[in-house]
Amino acid sequence: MREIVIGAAQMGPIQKAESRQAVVARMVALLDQAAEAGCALVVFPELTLTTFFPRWYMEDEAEVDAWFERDMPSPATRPLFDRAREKGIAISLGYAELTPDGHRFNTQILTDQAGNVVGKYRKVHLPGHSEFDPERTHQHLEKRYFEPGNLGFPVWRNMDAWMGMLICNDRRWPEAYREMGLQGVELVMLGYNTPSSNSQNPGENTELRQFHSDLSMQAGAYQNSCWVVGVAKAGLEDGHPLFGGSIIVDPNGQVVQRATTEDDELLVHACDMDATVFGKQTIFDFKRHRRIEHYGRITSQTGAITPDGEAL
Ligand code: CDT
Repeated sequence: MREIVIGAAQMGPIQKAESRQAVVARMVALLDQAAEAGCALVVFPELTLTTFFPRWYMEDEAEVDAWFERDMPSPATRPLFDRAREKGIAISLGYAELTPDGHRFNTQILTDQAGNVVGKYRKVHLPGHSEFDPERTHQHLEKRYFEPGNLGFPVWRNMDAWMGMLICNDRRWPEAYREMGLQGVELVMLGYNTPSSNSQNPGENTELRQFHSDLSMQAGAYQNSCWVVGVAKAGLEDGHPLFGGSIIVDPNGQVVQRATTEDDELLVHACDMDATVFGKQTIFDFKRHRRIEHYGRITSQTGAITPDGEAL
């Protein structure tokens, strides 16, 4: 048995005016709770340190840069890294990354239990749009503020398991899980900020949106026989609702823990990495069953094209 007690540290809303120091204090409180519960690894959401700023349209580059971190750990997050090291807890957290040569990414990192950064992932599937869209009920400007990730979908050996990360919208794309599944991934950690309503379809209710979120993560877990830990930033941020519903999903695709609030809330589960083995050796034994000669379109084409040549 390779058991890792994992904490999914859902965060409640973070208002625009809230400082990183105040947010980090909340994260440290969740980490302390996780230590009490025996967690060895704690996962925090996408863009954990601030409000979900891509809902705001900005033109001033300096104003944009103020939402980004130049280093990780940064001065503001140092107390979190110090506490994690002291407690022997590995952490994964999302933040907006500004590189020394001026590139901006939506990033998630992973540490080991000694506090060393062992992995970095940059979000590949950026949703939304790049210009102000008056037709929408709210803006989602990730395509304005971030470049698509340039690191692929790596998997790292950490705590005697193969671990990978996704970020929010990535969870809806089966290719993302499969890239990691093909590297033997046993645990996928992901954070999300998902608005409770669809800015282009007022008829879509929150229950349906939560269902799509769960469905994507449960399918990713089952089809790659891995654990998925999906952690929300939730609640009313400056008048904009984000749904919660953080979940831990087992390699059968079943939800074993679910958040019940839209606040700071810790889910805890003892995840046995050996529970991934059966699926990987049977129904999802990729080397025996995959038929790559029929999958060419997956990497040669982005949009759908009907057999009579119509691009959809
Ligand atoms: N943060 C993020 O990726 N959110 C998206 C919302 C998409 S709405 C344009 C998500 O897929 O949950």
